[in-house]
This record gives sequence, C-alpha cells and structure tokens, in this order.
Amino acid sequence: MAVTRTFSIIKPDATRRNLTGAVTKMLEEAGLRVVASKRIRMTREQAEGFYAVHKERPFFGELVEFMTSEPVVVQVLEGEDAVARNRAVMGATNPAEAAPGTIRREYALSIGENTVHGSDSDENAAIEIAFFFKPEEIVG
Ligand code: 3AN
Repeated sequence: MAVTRTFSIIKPDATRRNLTGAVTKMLEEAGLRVVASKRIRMTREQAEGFYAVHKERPFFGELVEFMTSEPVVVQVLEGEDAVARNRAVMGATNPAEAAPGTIRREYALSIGENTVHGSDSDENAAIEIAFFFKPEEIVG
C-alpha cells in the first residue's frame, strides 16, 4: 500500500478542552505522522471557502460559526493509505454512531462539535492541504 497524505483539523471543541495532544496521540498511534501542523484562528472567509461544498446544507451557518469560534489546529498527516487510515481512527460523523476506540467516540460532543475533520478522498486531501499549507511548510 502506498504512503499518502491527508488533511486534518483539530476542531474548536477540542482545542477549547486542551485536547490537541490527546487527539494527535491517537492519530500517531493509528500509524499517521504529523508532517505539518499549525494552530490558527480560521477566518470566516477561510471557513466558508473550505466548507463551500456544504453551502446549501441547513447546518452551514452553524458550521462556519463553530469553526471560527476558537482556534483550530490544521495538520498534514502522512502514512500508508492515509485518507482511509485517518477516517477509520476518526470514527463516524455522529459520535453516537462512532465505534469504540475512535477519536469521535472518545471525545466528540455532538454531530457538529465532532473534534476532528479528515479529508474523504486523495483528491480532496490535495485540495485541502493546498488550502492551508505552502509546499515548504510540509516536512516529511
Ligand atoms: P465528516 O466530517 O465526517 O466528513 P461531513 O463531511 O458530512 O462529515 O460534514 C462536515 C462537517 O459538518 C462535520 N464534521 C460536522 O462538523 C458538520 N455536520 C455534518 N452534519 C451535521 C449536522 N447534521 N448538524 C450539524 N453539523 C453537521
């Protein structure tokens, strides 16, 4: 299996509860390596652009409000089959449906405040990484 990259966000509900390290530990234990990381306060423009695919969804306004409410940690993760590996350790979007041992089962507060974002395809991973990182900021 190929070593690939994915994009992750540790969301405001996690940074607020000082869980950056705890979440990163679960990512690392799942076989992912943090090859870029920065803590940012997402602007409204960034959040609306990043989540543009959800623009028509009823929760879009709430999602943008939440993602800009407190700092987030954006990361590039590297590992074998990184997108699928990350989605597996993240768990289902709704923490009530997330499997035991997943980040969302352990830490998510609700379907909105669900602790982590992870790209859902290699194609989107490349787009999302480029949205937040310059190539020279990624050190594999
Ligand atoms: P995932 O993050 O598991 O890929 P998506 O892409 O369906 O899930 O949703 C993107 C984000 O939108 C979720 N992480 C969550 O924060 C938010 N979201 C999704 N569904 C809802 C909902 N029904 N109510 C509020 N927020 C939602």
